[in-house]
Amino acid sequence: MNDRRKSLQSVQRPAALLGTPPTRLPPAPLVRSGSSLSPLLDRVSSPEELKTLSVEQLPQLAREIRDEIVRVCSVGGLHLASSLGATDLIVALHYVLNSPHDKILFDVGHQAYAHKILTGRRGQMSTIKKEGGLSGFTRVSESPHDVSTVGHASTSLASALGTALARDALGQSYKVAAVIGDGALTGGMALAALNTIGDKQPNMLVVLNDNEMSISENVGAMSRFMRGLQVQKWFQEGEGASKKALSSFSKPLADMLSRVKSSTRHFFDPASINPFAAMGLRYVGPVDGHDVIEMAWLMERLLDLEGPTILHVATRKGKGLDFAEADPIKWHGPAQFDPVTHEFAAAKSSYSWSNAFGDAVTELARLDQRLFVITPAMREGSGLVEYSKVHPSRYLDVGIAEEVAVTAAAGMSLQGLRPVVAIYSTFLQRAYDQVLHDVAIEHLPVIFAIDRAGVVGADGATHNGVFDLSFLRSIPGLSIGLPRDAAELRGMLKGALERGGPVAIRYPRGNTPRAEVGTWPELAWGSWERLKPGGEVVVLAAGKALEYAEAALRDVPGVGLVNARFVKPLDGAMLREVALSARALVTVEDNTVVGGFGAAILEALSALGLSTPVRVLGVPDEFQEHATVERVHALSGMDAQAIRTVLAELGVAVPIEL
Ligand code: HTL
Ligand code: MG
Repeated sequence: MNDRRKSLQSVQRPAALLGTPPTRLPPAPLVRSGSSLSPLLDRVSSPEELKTLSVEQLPQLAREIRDEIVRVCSVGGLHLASSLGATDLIVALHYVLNSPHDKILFDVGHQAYAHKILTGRRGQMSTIKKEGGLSGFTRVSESPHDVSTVGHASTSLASALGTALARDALGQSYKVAAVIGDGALTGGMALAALNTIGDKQPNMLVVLNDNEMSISENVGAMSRFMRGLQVQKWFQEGEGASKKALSSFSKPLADMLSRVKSSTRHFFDPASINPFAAMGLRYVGPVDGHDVIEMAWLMERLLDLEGPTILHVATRKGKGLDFAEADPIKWHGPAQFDPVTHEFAAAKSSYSWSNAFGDAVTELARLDQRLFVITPAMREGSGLVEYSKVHPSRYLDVGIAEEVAVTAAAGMSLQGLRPVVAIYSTFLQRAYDQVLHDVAIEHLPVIFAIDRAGVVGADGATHNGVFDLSFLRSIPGLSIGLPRDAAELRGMLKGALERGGPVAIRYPRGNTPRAEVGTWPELAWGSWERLKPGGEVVVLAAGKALEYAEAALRDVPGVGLVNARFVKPLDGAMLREVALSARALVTVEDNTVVGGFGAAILEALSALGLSTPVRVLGVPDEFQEHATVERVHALSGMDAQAIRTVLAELGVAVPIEL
């Protein structure tokens, strides 16, 4: 037995064993600059070094890690509150497991900053989400301690199941733990994985990190069930009930559990009504997810048990930072703030595409009582806070369940509603079959308002929305519009509502000029707009790419420019006209060039029997890593500079440098 194990075995479990209520840890010290703030963390840069600390030192270490996370996140755009809340459980897991031999899998990976810090990446934390720097999530290619590459929710249980089954199939003997949030547990994939885990009974520990929050307040029946568990007290079940429950377990297990019963309020056997237990997982909890000593003690024992166990830990999102605990929505991914005073840097006034959508749909719902908006857990990001307050009876948050959002919309549309599914491009990937099978086959009038379409920048490869044009274009009867600004977005939304049939409207991350309230520009469905007439060469640009094309052509006479605001249906008449008059076409899009807008133009020209040369600019056929949006577009060869370079190659007299 090594020293660390000895210390954990012998540790006197403090409050719980003595029967007194657990004492709350003193609040984390406020971050000060200068003096050495991290005496313990300075000694620990790997899971092995962590084990040189005594178990009593773990709370202090966790506080130092949290301070470090606050400092790192003060630059803005990082997942602060989730990472603060998960720090204690991560310290406990790394203390009792031997990563990378043992495997820890994180769901989403946005809460894993403490894991990065404890696995040799502390010195690189300032590069997180920056070009060439650390990913904001766990990445297999980043560290041997990152067992899965994530960013999308609800994958950890299936991944951990696969890991555990591989271990068993290959006759190996490591331990497997998954860390999943209560939000991520609302995803169908997580629930389906529980089904198989309960059936196959692999040895694994699921740590359910329950802070009662997704990005906004968590929703759903599972969440309500977990609230129930949190408020019940062990003693409310009565001594008799707990003795009876314990008698159904083997002696050592029952002994262990009777020792932990004062801190874990429940221990359900598989026959009880607890849904985890009913699925065949051993359920333990809820325990205080900020009592790192208690958790380490428990985890060490639960990891030794046969079969799957779920340890339900109650945490506070934003733990240790008063502001974040009080407003975890605001501090989920805060903008730049002062690490000492926690004041935000003066915010630039801006109007985002999400705001434009939210304003338009709030107004439109007043005009049309059939309108109903569905979000899969992205109320804030999709600009729907105001809408949800103004039209609560025509608003639904289904949790992180994109498939449910789309198929529920199909169901609503069949009964006379006009649902709008507000969804990020990257998360719509989850619901491809639902769009195709449940909505499109019957040509149902469902509107998809697709936010963050195109390159998203800092969130990187997992979150880029550069595939939707390609995967939606292949669905028969589905229209796809790319508004150039908020006014066109309004026109498309109104047009879609009047027209019926499935419509996707995609718009990027970032800002757009505010459109006037009450204006609904009429757009002939499928029509393009000529912005610069004529030209030997004509640039066809859609959506965000139009900004680059306009900048590139500002001082270039003789090159035509078209706002190709519908990618499906295309404006066949205008395409024919420009293809016949120009000697070459250039297409620009914020989407992969594989199967996107440019590909649609090539297909259409082929159908028209025209052979006008086309240069297709867009995101290349590779995953784009994190960097600023502008930088990824530049590297992709689709920004204003790249357009000018291509025009020069086509023989247009253009000063290449912008
Ligand atoms: N849909 C899918 C499939 N994946 C992701 N990642 C999202 C939406 C967006 N999202 C996050 S983090 C998050 C959502 C909805 C909340 C997760 O809640 P959970 O964790 O309770 O699991 P917590 O933050 O610690 O409370 C990101 O994109 C980062
Ligand atoms: Mg949560």
